[in-house]
Amino acid sequence: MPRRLLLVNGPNLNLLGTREPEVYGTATLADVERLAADTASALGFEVRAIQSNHEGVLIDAIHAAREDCAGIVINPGGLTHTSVSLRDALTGIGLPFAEVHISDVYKREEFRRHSYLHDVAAVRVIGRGIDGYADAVRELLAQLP
Ligand code: CA2
Repeated sequence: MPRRLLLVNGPNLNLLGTREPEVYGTATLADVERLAADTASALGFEVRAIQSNHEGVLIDAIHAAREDCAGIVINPGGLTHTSVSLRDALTGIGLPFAEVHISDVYKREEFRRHSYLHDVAAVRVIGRGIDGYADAVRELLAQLP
């Protein structure tokens, strides 16, 4: 089994730390990627990180992970609530994955309550800020054989 995780951040998460600090905090995407890499490294894994605002780019990266990753940590951004295709990509490759949301989607608008990934994610971490990425890495790695 490859000792590598794919970290995926979806649309608009490149804006982390620049706007809406009351919802998403002040950490940047670079901070998130460093936190995930440091957490995985302490457990003997490395992280390949991708962020894209384009659904197809995310799907291609998920497909590629099948070749050299043991699992995926993903914050799909708004695609959480809309994308059957992202769900199909994740279930199609068969790797275990953790779904992360920085904010508590259950305490926001009604439309954020539905996730197309909720029943297929091995781990769900919601509303723990960016520390949720570290928790997701640890909880996902704990489930690997
Ligand atoms: O809480 C989360 O992590 C979300 O996945 C973030 C998505 C949102 O659509 C989901 O409902 C919950 C949005 C990401 C946008 O990130 C921004 C960060 C800073 C400034 C503006 C947007």
